[in-house]
Amino acid sequence: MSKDLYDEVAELLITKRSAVALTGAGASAESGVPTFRGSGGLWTIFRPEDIATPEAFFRDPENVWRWYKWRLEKLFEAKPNPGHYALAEMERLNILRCVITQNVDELHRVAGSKCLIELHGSIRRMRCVSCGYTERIDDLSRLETLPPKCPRCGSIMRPDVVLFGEPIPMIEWTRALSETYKAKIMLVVGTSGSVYPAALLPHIAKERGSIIIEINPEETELSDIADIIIRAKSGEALPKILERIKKLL
Ligand code: BV8
Ligand code: ZN
Repeated sequence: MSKDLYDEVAELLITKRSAVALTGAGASAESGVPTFRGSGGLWTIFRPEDIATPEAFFRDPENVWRWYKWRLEKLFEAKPNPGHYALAEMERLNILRCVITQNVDELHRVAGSKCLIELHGSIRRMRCVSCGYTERIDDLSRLETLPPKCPRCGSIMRPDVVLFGEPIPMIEWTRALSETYKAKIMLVVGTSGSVYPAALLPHIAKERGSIIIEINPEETELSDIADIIIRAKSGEALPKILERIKKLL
């Protein structure tokens, strides 16, 4: 039987046993979490410069919180999809070292990924703008009044995410670079490659001679550096790759 792309990727992943995944909003699309760009994306309704920036937040925290509350309402119904679970299983099989995600929905964590670098934080957490008190948002009762107040010092709370114009926290960025340096393969899953510095990671991997495998139904800003392109949904492609890996192990 002739080998297809999925066999080729499965063989590479087993031979190298040193892959890292960089995921974006597309990895959560099949969980019902809207992407940012592309058809039906969030930014078609909102412009990031208007909403996800510190200036927008401090100008009108209630308005920005209304957007995050709307996203959290959708997120509370969301479950990891087969793509999230396939990545967690590849880690358990020692095929994948780590997941570096731009997503703030924690679905990789729920799916069981242990080595997980959340570059842009999590909308399931909020922190005080003054004293740094941090709290998990496990239900929406704390968001009855917006913006929520810090129980410790009374200041306002903000989503614990990296807004546009804010730096990626040093610890996460250093960990992401270290995993990128160590990897021999980078799976680039469900990202348009349009947000920096996250979009630099595949370029760094490429320069170090890693194999870049893009899994995305559409062309992206990273397609031209990809060595292998699987034009498919991650929720379909990743379980297929996992199935081929298990046949070869
Ligand atoms: C920084 C958290 C500097 C918040 C996010 C002007 C002013 C200020 C900064 C800039 C500027 N111009 C450029 C910049 C830099 C800026 C940037 O990159 N802007 C872009 C828009 C050009 N970056 C920053 O601001 C970063 N910080 O530069 O700080 C600095 C440095 C030192 C000291 C001080 C300051 C911070 C960037 C982080 C922003 N925060 N999220 C929140 O979520 O509310 S980014 C946001 O975009 C999400 O995290 C999202 O993940 C991320 C990236 O988007 P993608 O994940 O790629 O998602 P997208 O929708 O674009 O694409 C989805 C893809 O999935 C598509 O390709 C689609 O085809 C595919 N897909 C769809 N369905 C599926 C699928 N794939 C597979 N399967 C499917 N089923
Ligand atoms: Zn406080």
